Amino acid sequence: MSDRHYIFKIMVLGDPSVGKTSLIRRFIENRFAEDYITTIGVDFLKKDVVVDRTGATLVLWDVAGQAKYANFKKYYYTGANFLIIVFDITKIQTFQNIARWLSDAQEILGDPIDYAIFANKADLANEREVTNYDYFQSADMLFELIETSAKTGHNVNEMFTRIARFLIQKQVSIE
Ligand code: G3D
Ligand code: MG
Repeated sequence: MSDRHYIFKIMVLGDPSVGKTSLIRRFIENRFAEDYITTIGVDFLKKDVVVDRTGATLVLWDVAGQAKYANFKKYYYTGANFLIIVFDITKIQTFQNIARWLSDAQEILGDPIDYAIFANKADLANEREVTNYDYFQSADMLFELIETSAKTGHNVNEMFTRIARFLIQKQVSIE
């Protein structure tokens, strides 16, 4: 076990109801709660992970509706290490808004930031509206767009772990 411990701030962004809170809950508590997710009033949740024998605390910011208040934006985004942009495969509009979430964040942060895109609600394949995301898979992306389901847990731990590994390796490489 390395004696280093890192803390990373990860913003979870995307349109309302795409499953941001559910994904965070799935990762942190390994459960899917249908009942109370919309009433959680917290801004962030933390989870300690160990990847490649190095420990890190992932601080997941669930910005809910607050992100739309311009005055708070800078506060929310400041110090972010990574963005997760979530859309819902059953709602094409949420997919079309990815670019706006990205440009918004870039504009506030000033510098480019690493990100991943989660195509959530993959369990609802028969209601799928988003059928083609070649653009996001062929573009020069660090993380390919990946399908997740907060409901079944599909790819959720895998993706958060991949992101943690990426952030740790990046940090180690600049020290
Ligand atoms: P948000 O935090 O992005 O606003 P939530 O989204 O996590 O509150 O989820 C919005 C709704 O989508 C919730 O249903 C939740 O149960 C559902 N949901 C989230 N992720 C998934 C998923 O992967 N699969 C399916 N089938 N549903 C999901 P309600 O009914 O409470 O609106
Ligand atoms: Mg939410």
